[in-house]
Amino acid sequence: MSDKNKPHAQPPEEYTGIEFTKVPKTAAGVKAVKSALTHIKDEVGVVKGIELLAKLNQKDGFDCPGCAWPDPDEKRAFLAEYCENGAKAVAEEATKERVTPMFFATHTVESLSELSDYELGKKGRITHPMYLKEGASNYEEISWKDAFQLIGKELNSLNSPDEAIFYTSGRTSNEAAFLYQLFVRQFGTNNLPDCSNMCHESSGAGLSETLGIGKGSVTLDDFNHADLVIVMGQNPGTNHPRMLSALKETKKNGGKIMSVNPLEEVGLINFTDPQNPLNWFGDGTHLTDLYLQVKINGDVALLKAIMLLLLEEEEKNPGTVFDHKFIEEHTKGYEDFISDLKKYSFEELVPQTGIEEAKIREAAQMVLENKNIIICWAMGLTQHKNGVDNIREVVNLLLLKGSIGKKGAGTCPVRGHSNVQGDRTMGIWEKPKEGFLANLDKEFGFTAPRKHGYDVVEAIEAMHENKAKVFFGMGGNFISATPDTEFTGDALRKCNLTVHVSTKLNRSHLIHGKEALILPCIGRTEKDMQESGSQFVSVENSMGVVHQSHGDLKPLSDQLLSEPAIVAGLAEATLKDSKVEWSKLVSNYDLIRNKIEATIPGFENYNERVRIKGGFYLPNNARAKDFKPTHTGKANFTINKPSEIVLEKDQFLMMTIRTHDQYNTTIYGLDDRYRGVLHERRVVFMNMEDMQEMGLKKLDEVDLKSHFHGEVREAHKFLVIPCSIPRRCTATYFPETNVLVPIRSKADISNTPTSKTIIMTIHKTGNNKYA
Ligand SMILES: Nc1nc2c(c(=O)[nH]1)N[C@H]1C(S)=C(S)[C@@H](COP(=O)(O)OP(=O)(O)OC[C@H]3O[C@@H](n4cnc5c(=O)[nH]c(N)nc54)[C@H](O)[C@@H]3O)O[C@H]1N2
Ligand SMILES: Nc1nc2c(c(=O)[nH]1)N[C@H]1C(S)=C(S)[C@@H](COP(=O)(O)OP(=O)(O)OC[C@H]3O[C@@H](n4cnc5c(=O)[nH]c(N)nc54)[C@H](O)[C@@H]3O)O[C@H]1N2
Ligand SMILES: [Mo]
Repeated sequence: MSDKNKPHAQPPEEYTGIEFTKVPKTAAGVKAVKSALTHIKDEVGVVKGIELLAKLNQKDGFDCPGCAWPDPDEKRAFLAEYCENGAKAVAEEATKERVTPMFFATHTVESLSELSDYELGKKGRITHPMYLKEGASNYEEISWKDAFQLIGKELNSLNSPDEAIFYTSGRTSNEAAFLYQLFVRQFGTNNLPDCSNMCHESSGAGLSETLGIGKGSVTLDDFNHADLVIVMGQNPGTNHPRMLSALKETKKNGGKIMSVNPLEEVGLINFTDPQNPLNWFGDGTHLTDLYLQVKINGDVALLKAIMLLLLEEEEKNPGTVFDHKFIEEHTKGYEDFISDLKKYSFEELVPQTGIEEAKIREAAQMVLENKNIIICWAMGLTQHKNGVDNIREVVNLLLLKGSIGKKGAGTCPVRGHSNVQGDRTMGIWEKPKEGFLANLDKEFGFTAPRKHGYDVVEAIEAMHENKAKVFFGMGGNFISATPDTEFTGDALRKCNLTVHVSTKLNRSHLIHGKEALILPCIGRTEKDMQESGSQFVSVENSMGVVHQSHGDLKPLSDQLLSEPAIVAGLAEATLKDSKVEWSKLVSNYDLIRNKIEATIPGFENYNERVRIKGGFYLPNNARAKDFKPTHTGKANFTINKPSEIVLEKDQFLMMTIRTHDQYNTTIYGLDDRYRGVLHERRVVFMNMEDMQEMGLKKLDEVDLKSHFHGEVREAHKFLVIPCSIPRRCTATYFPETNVLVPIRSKADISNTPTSKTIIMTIHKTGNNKYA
């Protein structure tokens, strides 16, 4: 990191002092309860903490700001519909710590950038709107009115509305998201990139083309009826812990679980239900029946190898393996798919997967024997150059088995942010559909722009090329979440104005345009008081259930506004002839919901149905076995290619993953308990034989370099840790290694950064630092 790039876009390249712990035999259990309560006690205090947890994910409480995993439709345990990491997410938001105007007066932006993301987050909640003048070294307090006027003036001085970018992270409620996109489109642009562009965009693209809906098809109840659940490229023990309860039910009902992952993630192997104290001290429920240690990006090869074995069996005993009735009635492209599949040879595919042949045969046998199959996946499938191919190949397998649109079967892309799916439903998308825009035009009396806007990667490039000059972030932490940290840092620094609506201090506040603003908002846990009284918001979970979230805590400062109120303030200061009654809509969120009902299908009687405890399901054509919305009117088989990456002799593939102690760029703590590493994030996990070949020992110090079409990027100071991972595969933590993700390295079609396939080399700089 060079000094010229101050304030620093990257976290400091410093060690924090590594320690090791035994990798636990089981996920969750008493340690998880203890860890959750420790975070709550330290950040929030015991009394308020217990009060908060009692409301978390209850039908009259607030939605967990952790992940998008659904709550049970019926029974919900008292004081228990949360997980260790959900409790940490709540502790993080409800913290006692404050970032006040005095704090900013005594800390320059540059000095704050010397801190790690962990240290920044621990400074606490932001209490007042803050402004960084051109050339100033410190943020200072500003009134809301002045802040809105400043933004409005800057937006209106642009040559075109397309010179502004409006980013959204996935915590924003339906109500806020709907108003936000409405404001942005009335302002005149579709530049609405969101975190989804870096997350499940490949799922949306692959599923829309094949099944006619970008969302998953299963409900939580399907896990009770599945014969086989395949979990690919996902680490639920850390990122969706409540999913383990669903998998436990699958097992209880006689179903099987297969997991496909370069790492044997603890949470997928064994699970001790933290909601049942009687079981806390045992070894838990054994979850995974078959673990396939696939090479990074070996999934299409694996799926093809399995499908070739199925085809062999099908040809021997026609009609016994594939669901021909389903295929004939509901699909297109079967013959082409089969003739393409026959071009591959099983023997050639096996080495591309990194898995022993016998295990692949076992996997095929499991698929063959079972009719109702669910496939779950997350970032391990989406963040690759062929991320969309990964998803389409998953669909091919499910179509062969007729495993879509029936009980116990279907697609299950497990979403990340708690309302990322709802934000997209509300129109947060740079490529909106004509029908949606036409509805906006009709309801609000303006003409929404038709030209598609920038996604995340295109937005960064546009700022870098001076084509975009204002960056507005509704939540999130753009600089730390996006690829190519130094490039993105330069892009943001070129802006005239950068604005962030945030709850907590993060690095994006420090890598700023000529001027910068921080607009502090209330969080999920807090009471949202408007003119007509206390408001609730609504969110959509990973399975398309829309339900309420009602915060209860007193907001930490009287200077905070809700996200809808911020959008209204912004719209009134910016738009000259809007027919929308912004302040009125915000006075009572029922009025916003009426507008949503009027423009978005599936929200009939929204205000009534959202008041039913537990909420309501949105329509889902794939769930109903109706594939009319695809371009052929049927579910489509597709032709996909295995990974085409060829590594040179000294090169490795690197996946950038999450520790057990972070929420994306929010670093709760420095431990990764389930992988046995404590108090250090600058580590690179390697295969032992690769280490021996390179003369590397545990804890040797290395630099990492990524390679992309002749471009080289560097990240310094990492400690080598041996682990069980396929040859030539490595793992590091993001955001530290985002500096290595090239801006132009992205998935075909979905444009998602390839955060799970970085071609890199490892360079030894020192010996056993801590030995
Ligand atoms: N506590 C907590 N919860 C979270 C988050 C968090 O940061 N912390 N983040 C939220 C968000 S936004 C999201 S999107 C989700 C993310 O949830 P995950 O996708 O589970 O998160 P990652 O850590 O990115 O893990 C990806 C997994 O894929 C595996 N993998 C990597 N490459 C491949 C591959 O090529 N093939 C296969 N088969 N596997 C591969 C990795 O070993 C890892 O187990 O979690 C959400 N929930
Ligand atoms: N290398 C690499 N990069 C990745 C990934 C990866 O696996 N590898 N994963 C990608 C994925 S899946 C995702 S989703 C993105 C995440 O990208 P983002 O969504 O942009 O990042 P987060 O870290 O979730 O955002 C955290 C910030 O949100 C703010 N915040 C929290 N709650 C609220 C709220 O209620 N309202 C508002 N306004 N602000 C709030 C806080 O200030 C906090 O600092 O990162 C992506 N980046
Ligand atoms: Mo995500």
